[in-house]
Amino acid sequence: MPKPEIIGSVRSTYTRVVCMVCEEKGIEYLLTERPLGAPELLAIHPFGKMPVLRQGHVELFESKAIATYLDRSFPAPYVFPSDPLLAALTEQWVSLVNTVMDRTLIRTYLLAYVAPKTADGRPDRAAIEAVMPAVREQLGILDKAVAKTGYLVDDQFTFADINLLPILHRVGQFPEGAETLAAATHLAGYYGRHAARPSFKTTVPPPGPPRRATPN
Ligand SMILES: N[C@@H](CCC(=O)N[C@@H](CS)C(=O)NCC(=O)O)C(=O)O
Repeated sequence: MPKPEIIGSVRSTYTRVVCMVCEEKGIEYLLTERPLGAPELLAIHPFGKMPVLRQGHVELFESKAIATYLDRSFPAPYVFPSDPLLAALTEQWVSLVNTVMDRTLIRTYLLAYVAPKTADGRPDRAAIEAVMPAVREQLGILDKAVAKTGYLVDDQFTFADINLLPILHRVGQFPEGAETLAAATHLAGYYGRHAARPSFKTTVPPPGPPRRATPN
């Protein structure tokens, strides 16, 4: 079987998640770093988003679909539980994080710093102030969720955790996010513990957002 090729950028939280799955499972993979809008992304993802995967004749888009494929194609350790309830709980957290929290924490809070739409290119203070109540509320929800076991699902490290950790890393890079994360003591402990995992450490991105391909 050829090595899976992940096309995207490790600066992208969704790309990093897929790389972390490979690292957790000991899968040999190739990360092809490409900017947003790259033709290799558009060739596979209908909206040109990252990551995409290519392996022989297999082409896939959407991080969770790619992660599921990798998890089932390669041997243990498995990051998606097979138990029906634990599988559903994993799905539940991935869905909530990707449909609600990613929008708040990454698309709004992070981008107000790293890709602001301000005239002078400085962080968008108005957007940051406006999103902070939602940042606090959502980190509070996660704090409660990990309080009991130190994991999102039961007492296992699953794709639900992998999917969240790159987001927490980004949130902690800016002052209000770092402060809110530190105040959520269960979540801060959870993040500190799992950030020590080799899969997290070997995928730490260089500073800055994914680059955008320059139009011809
Ligand atoms: N639902 C997609 C989201 C992928 C996504 O939004 N990726 C971002 C980078 S983290 C992206 O490609 N953004 C570029 C754009 O939206 O144009 C997935 O899970 O793969």
